[in-house]
Amino acid sequence: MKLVAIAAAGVLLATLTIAYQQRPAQNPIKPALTDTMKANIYADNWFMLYINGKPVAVDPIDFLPHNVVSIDLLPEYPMTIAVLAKDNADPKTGCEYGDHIGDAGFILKFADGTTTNASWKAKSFFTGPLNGDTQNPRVSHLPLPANWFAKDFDDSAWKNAKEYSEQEVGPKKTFYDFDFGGAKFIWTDDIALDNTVIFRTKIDKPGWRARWTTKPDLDVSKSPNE
Ligand SMILES: [Ca+2]
Ligand SMILES: [Ca+2]
Repeated sequence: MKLVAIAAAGVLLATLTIAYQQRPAQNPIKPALTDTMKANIYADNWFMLYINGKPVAVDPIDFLPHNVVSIDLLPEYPMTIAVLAKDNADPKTGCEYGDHIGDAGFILKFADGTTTNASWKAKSFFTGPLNGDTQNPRVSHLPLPANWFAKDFDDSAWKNAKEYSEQEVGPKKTFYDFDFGGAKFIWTDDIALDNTVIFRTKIDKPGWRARWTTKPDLDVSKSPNE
């Protein structure tokens, strides 16, 4: 009888030990919706936004220039922002609606104060019609560099973006329904002929620490290929 009791106590102790060893070191803290911030983005005509190497937003309307995309982001710093932006331009002629040269523009503001301005890097990968010649339109294309959206992509040789006024870009009413205060419209040096542009910047917040302790188990950085 005594032996049975000792054996039972042993099993109980082993069970408790395993349970103790399997519990997490500390209760994980998950991010909450209150940790997110609003991000307002506007592109003439289309954009794709990456943050810290992950795709986070795509303009749902490809050629309508005046829609605003407003989303919630979970900020993590340092924050590398990379944007692929496209003007509405025929890849073969650089024109829109036949022989019209359309102009472009991009602007964003995050609730943490991040805004577009001339400190961002910008590089064009599709220009045309060269010299503005719509009668005999020729274009220039460069392949997008691999991993242009990655945190460690080297954009140090790229030029800075150029700022444009609201009058030059001409946003419509919807734009004014959202907070873009302090943000500047940007593009390359040629807002009419450069049609596909990548913008990049990095936001540092020294001393910032996440309130949450969990990390994603999934990896969306290779989407849509994986
Ligand atoms: Ca254009
Ligand atoms: Ca346009």
